[in-house]
Amino acid sequence: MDVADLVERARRGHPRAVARLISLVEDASPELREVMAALAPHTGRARVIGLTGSPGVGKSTTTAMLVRALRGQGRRVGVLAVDPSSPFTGGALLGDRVRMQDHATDDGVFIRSMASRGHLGGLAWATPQALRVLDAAGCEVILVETVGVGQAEVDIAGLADTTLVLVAPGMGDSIQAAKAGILEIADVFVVNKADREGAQSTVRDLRNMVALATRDWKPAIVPTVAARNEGADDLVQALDKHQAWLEESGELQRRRLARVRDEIEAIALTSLRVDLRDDGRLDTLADRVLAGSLDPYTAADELLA
Ligand SMILES: Nc1nc2c(ncn2[C@@H]2O[C@H](COP(=O)(O)OP(=O)(O)OP(=O)(O)O)[C@@H](O)[C@H]2O)c(=O)[nH]1
Ligand SMILES: [Mg+2]
Repeated sequence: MDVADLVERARRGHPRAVARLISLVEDASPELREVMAALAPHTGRARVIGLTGSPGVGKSTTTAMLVRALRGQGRRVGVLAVDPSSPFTGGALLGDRVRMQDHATDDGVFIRSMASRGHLGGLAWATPQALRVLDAAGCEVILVETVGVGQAEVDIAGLADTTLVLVAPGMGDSIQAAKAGILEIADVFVVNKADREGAQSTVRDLRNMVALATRDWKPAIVPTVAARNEGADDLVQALDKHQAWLEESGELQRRRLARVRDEIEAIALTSLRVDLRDDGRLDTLADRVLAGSLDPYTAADELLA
């Protein structure tokens, strides 16, 4: 494989080259080291927007709505659907493909789903690298959809410049949000399915919660009916407002620095884990700990040394 050529084609926005590079990321290919070195000077421009929320709340529909709006502004867009729970590209994400068919022939949009194929380090390691590929390929905005279960929301907050938390009326989402600490990570609340009964009271509940929050940034609350493309302009405006605040306050730089730290740490830990696992001394040390002639802390020290 000619890595330099592949990277050059990806940079010029060739969809197949971009797809090939993301596959290398998913497969944790040994070629990645060279790929990332070649991409590095061309990264740092993309705006990363994360979307999270309960299953079925409308993340994919909202993503499609945002793609439409951003394409309308002539911006190049990347979409990454990340499913940390599934070892394979699952059914939910295939559904997304159908919904994204509008954009299938638009070469200003890259759409890709990614699942952890069970490799060491999982998606904590792979997602930032996939973002680098899309960034270098000239995507001005990258939308990352994650299934909102447990820890996943927190992960997306670490990856994104702006985190959208979607809730829907009647799902008890606003109460859930308060419990799960989502208030801390949401930069914008999207009350999707606003065509349903109870939308007003969901907005009100969120307003009350946001009023009590002690963060510098008060999350915006935007009602949408993504299925009918309603609320797109308001949502884009809320995103731009947050982006402006990120830049003025210095928070953008802080978030991105934290993100890169996490990325380096994930790569270092993954490679350390591979080394330790492959180290023949691990078996010998395990034997000694099992026999009671060594304690596990000393064994770990010896292994690390
Ligand atoms: N009534 C109504 N239905 C909507 C709206 N937005 C999305 N839906 C429907 O809600 C269902 C789920 O939407 P998705 O966009 O797939 O939701 P998701 O959050 O991506 O779902 P997962 O990826 O499976 O977690 C679909 O049947 C959509 O058509 C809306 O604004 N109003
Ligand atoms: Mg979805």
